[in-house]
Amino acid sequence: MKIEQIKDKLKEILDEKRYLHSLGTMEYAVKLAERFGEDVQKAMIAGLVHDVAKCLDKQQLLNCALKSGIVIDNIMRSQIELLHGPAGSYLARQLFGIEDVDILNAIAYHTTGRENMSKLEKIIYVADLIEPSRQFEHVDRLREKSFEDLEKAVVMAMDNTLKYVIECGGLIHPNTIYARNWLILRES
Ligand code: DGI
Ligand code: FE
Ligand code: FE
Ligand code: FE
Repeated sequence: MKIEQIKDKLKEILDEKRYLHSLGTMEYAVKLAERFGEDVQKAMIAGLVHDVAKCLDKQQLLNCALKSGIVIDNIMRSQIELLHGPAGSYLARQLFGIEDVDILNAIAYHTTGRENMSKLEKIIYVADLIEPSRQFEHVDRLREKSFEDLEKAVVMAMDNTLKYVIECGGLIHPNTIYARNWLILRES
């Protein structure tokens, strides 16, 4: 499916704010792909589609996530926010015919990250957090860091998310811990 067709469909599925967030994530995914030598077309599609499941209700989320082929553990079941990545990878195939495994994984793991993340997965993880409509403390610093050192930026973004989840009293998904440890060990 062509980008313009995907956009038209997404506009129907998502609310306006989420649609604009998706365009912003696409924009930054493209910039990061250019900066770090990733396939720009793939980054464009993954960025645009990453939150396709964001506006589903709880039952739909679980149904789609279970059909994604990704193991849905108890933490994901209990923190339903965590289901929209896996559910999104299922919908990306169903609605848009996306079969590229790297794109599907970038969508599936965009909320938690995971050990051995691909370059595209890192790009989508970061682009999601630095897109123009995002506002949190130090977002400017993270934006700058993203273009200097992609892996350090992923760690910074994870630290930020972990603090936020802890403040909310939420469960931490182990994939984020594995990803962060893996990235820090690689640095040294
Ligand atoms: O979908 P977006 O809002 O664009 O962003 P996202 O998919 O990165 O994250 C959505 C939410 O998921 C965000 O509020 C933080 C939360 N989150 C990320 N990692 C974890 C988490 N929530 C829990 N409970 N556990 C996590 O490990
Ligand atoms: Fe998301
Ligand atoms: Fe994210
Ligand atoms: Fe997002």
